[in-house]
Amino acid sequence: MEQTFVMVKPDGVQRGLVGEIVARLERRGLKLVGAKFMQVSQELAAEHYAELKDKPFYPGLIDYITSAPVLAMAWEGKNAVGAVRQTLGATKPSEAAPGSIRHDYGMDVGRNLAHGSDSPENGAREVALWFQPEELVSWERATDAWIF
Ligand code: RTP
Ligand code: MG
Repeated sequence: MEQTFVMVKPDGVQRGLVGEIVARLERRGLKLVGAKFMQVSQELAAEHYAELKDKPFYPGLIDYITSAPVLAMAWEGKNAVGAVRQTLGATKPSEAAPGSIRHDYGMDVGRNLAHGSDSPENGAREVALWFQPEELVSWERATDAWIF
């Protein structure tokens, strides 16, 4: 089953939106297979955002992600990557669809509440970057047959 890496970013934690973001993913039908609340190091932030290191917003992005704790999570499901990105909404809250997390709680691209991997390949890469294998839990959900 496809896995994706999701992070409630520092603004989501500071604003008390952890439960709301987790609840939306859970209700959508995605399955939580890993989670840890943590302060992100400069090294981990740089590795996670390596593809963006030449962007003008990169220094601010690293400052933001390392500024306060985050909730790092691995979620699993059919087309989990696409499903999470749809539930999060477009990168810029001003362009995110009504009903999406970034639309409903966000105003600014630099404070867009949560991260979701952008491809199945990056989902696998990011889950492996943020979690040790033993931190991931493989479990059966009684409702799977009613979702897929
Ligand atoms: P994410 O990785 O956080 O899920 O977001 P994304 O794929 O939709 O967007 P991406 O291009 O990967 O950008 C990563 C994060 O960088 C910040 N950003 N700021 N100031 C800007 O123009 C700008 N553009 C991107 C956002 O926090 C974005 O989520
Ligand atoms: Mg991205």
